[in-house]
Amino acid sequence: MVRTEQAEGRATASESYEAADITVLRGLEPVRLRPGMFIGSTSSSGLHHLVWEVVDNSVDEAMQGHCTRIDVIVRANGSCRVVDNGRGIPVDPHPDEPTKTAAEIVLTVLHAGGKFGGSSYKVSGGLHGVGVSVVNALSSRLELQIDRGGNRYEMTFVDGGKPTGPLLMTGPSPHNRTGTTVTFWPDASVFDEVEFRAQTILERLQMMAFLQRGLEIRFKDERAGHEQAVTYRYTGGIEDFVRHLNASKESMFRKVAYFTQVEEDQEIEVALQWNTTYYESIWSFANGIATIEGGMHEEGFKKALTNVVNRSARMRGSLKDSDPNIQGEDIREGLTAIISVRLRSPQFEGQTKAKLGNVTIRSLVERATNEKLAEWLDENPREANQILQKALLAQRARVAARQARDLTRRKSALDGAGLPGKLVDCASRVPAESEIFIVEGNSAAGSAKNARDPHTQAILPIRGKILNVEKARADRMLKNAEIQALIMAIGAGIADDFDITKIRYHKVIILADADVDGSHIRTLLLTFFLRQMRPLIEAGHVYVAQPPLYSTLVANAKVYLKDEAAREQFLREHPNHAKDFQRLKGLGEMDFVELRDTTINVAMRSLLQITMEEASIADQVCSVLMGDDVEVRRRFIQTNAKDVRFLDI
Ligand code: 0RA
Repeated sequence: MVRTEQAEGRATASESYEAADITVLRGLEPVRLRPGMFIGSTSSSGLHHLVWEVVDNSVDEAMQGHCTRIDVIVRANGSCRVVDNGRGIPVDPHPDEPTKTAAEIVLTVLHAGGKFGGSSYKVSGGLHGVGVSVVNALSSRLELQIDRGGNRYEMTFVDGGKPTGPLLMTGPSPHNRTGTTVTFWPDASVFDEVEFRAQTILERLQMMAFLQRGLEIRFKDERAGHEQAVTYRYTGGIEDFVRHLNASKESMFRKVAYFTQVEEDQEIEVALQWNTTYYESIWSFANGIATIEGGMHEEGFKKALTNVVNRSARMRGSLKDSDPNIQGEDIREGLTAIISVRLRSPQFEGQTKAKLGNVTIRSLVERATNEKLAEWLDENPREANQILQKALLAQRARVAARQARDLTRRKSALDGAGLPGKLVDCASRVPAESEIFIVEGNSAAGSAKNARDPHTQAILPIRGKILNVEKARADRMLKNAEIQALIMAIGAGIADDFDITKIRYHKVIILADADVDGSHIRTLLLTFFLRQMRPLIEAGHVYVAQPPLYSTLVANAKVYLKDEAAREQFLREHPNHAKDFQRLKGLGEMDFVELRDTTINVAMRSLLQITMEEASIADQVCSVLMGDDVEVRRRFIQTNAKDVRFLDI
């Protein structure tokens, strides 16, 4: 029979030893009665909690340095097996319950925390810190196998944790191994479904492998039609995690900043790196559990990061005394960071119990970051400078974006329709049939005006050269009169204020030369749309006009050929044609009839619709071509010189 007792009720001075060592013991009935209280739910998520619970116990052994490998096997017979090479659950009689072995107690009694067997047991916590006995309670069958002290022990439970017999020594341990093997069959009368999802398990195992540096976690699916085997092992731990997260992006530099600090029974580990995107991605964990709502560890980190980067900026002179501090959000633009903490009694708060509440961890993370990240920046001045420049750019872009937003708002409030003077608008007020051509250069704009259909086609001339020589980045772009005209003409605002329902044209068409200047302008405009009017691209409203590259005469009539491929095709179709082709230098050289018939007239032109992917490439090209890193720029030009989409030197 299982004793039920309250630890605090027995904590007199003479009994304090027992009080400290004894756990609140309860039978498994409450788990059968209210499974949701212990594993969240009886849905697929609850089912997988059983796996997490068993694996967590093995990971705890690894955390304490006793286990180097864990196998998770989803078997064809509906069970899940977790094998570790830890110390093995103790098999001696339990001091509080001399008729039972410690192993049986671990499997049949609810453990509400505290110590066990004299040594500290379980540092993990939270929702799945409930103990392997919960798994037993919710399984129709559970087989336990322990290798310890040279012997193998076995015990089986059925129907929610009922032993079929005592723990038996069944022979010697093969190769004198130690470890624990738990095989369980989730109870179909408890769970809505008992089918394990390999992908769900894999994702979590990979995360655990990242968080426990060096631990080998193997997964095997033995179910017919699902067979697969995957091994995770990361000698770089959370540094590898950061690299993994940044792998699909463009990291700003190769190095990953990493630091760790241990203080009493608290341990923190942080790894970070920046990429060229514009969003932050901070992942935090407490005892290996994802704290998706953040908490004290994240707070401490963010505060110190802002502090460290600002201090560094002032020390290096990137910020002058009179300059305001760079804001945290600007520093975190493009940041990928992992914060992993381990502590004795984690307090999980928040809506989904996924927010770390322990106040002491905040100051620990803050102190460690202040000290050790500052050291890292000192030791890596090149990277420090890149981080600073990116943060300053983000700051300028944010300030400029606000100014531009205010300006465009004010302007449209002042002059009625709010349309820029340079815009030659179309007559139609129906966006679905209206188009706007953004045309580089005055002479081309002049031809375009004459070539257009005034009912549905608007022309906005821009002076590209200005953009070009300014090496415009987002912030400068927004101060640019041409860009302001563009924002007003499209009429839907920018950035967070962009409202796609207000766009005045459903086709926004960039019309620029096929030469290097035109290519820069196209790239800049696409970058601008990507950063400031992203939904416009996503909805497929952005196009690039394709003026022909070549012309030739066929029976005294001019034929235009879009590109090199079109020219080759033409030659195949007209084998006897003299090979004299005129290479069209620029839009300015075409008269309006030529421009109309090749590029503007809806019936004859060919437009290139811009996808998000193309815009993102343009964005990267922009960063490289317009960026300050001469070496990167040189390498890029060498690599892409053959690609006429990018360059035509
Ligand atoms: C209680 C005490 C000790 C280890 C464990 C339990 C233990 C539990 C599980 C569950 C899965 N794998 C496990 N490995 C170990 C401490 C043992 C000692 O002091 O030697």
